[in-house]
Amino acid sequence: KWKGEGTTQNLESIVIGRCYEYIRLVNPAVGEKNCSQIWEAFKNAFINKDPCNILPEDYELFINLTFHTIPPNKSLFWENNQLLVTSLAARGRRYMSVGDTLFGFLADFLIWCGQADSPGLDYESCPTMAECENNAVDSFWRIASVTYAKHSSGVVQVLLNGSAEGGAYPQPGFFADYEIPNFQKDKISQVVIWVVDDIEGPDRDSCGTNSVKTLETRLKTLGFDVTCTDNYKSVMFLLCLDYPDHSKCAFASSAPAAQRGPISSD
Ligand code: ENP
Repeated sequence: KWKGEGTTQNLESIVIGRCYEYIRLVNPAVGEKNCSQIWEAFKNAFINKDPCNILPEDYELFINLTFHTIPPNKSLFWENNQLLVTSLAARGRRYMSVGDTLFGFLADFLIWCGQADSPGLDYESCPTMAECENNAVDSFWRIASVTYAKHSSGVVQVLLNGSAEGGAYPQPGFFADYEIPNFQKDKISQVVIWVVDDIEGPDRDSCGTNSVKTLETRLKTLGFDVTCTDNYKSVMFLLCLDYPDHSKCAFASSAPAAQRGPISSD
């Protein structure tokens, strides 16, 4: 009856399995957590309720049970490039995006919803954002975003897609509406923005233009130290894995031949 895809099959097993994987293998530094209690808290946020009337607060117990600190300088905010972020962050080894925190990790890539007057999950369909804002998935990411932004500190990174149709810095968007407003001025020393175009995509947005300019101005007005880099090299290397022969991926040195080192010994 809803327009969105239904609940991911085997949701309970996935969430509980991911929970153990996270606390035992991915990030044991978070310490002991009760994975079955975490699943119960997650489920109780939306089960047996109108799927269009789930609020971020309904996940409060879940957030409290899964909460852990976010290492300084590791936060990575993003819009419109989830797969790139997943490989750049490397499950928290390089950066810790919200999907690399325990609370985000448990839900990443999943869909879920319940139904009023029934204790079951709806595997047939779930409401989309267009059908209702207060659906189980969007309300979840709202509280996850707020929690993540509030606890981010040091130098924070923002990876934006310069080829995105709606602009690199979408408004409305989770970053604009739930993350920036929760940045703690006294904890964040710098905001580093990276605007990276898709290898074969158009160059719609760059540092200092269009929506990125709006973002830079907003952050500076809020008193943050802001830097912005177009096509940041480390991220380009990752993208270029899939396009080794593309002209954008020819990382030739511009140094004179002699500076690149001798070819033969003499
Ligand atoms: P999209 O629309 O590109 O990608 C949505 C996909 O990313 C879904 O599979 C979703 O999992 C997963 N995801 C991981 N973290 C988030 C998230 N944090 N979030 C919404 N979905 C997330 O993402 P958006 O809507 O632009 O959101 C990007 C935001 O994530 C940025 O604000 C960034 O700073 C933040 P699922 O369970 O829905 O299938 C917040 C909202 O980290």
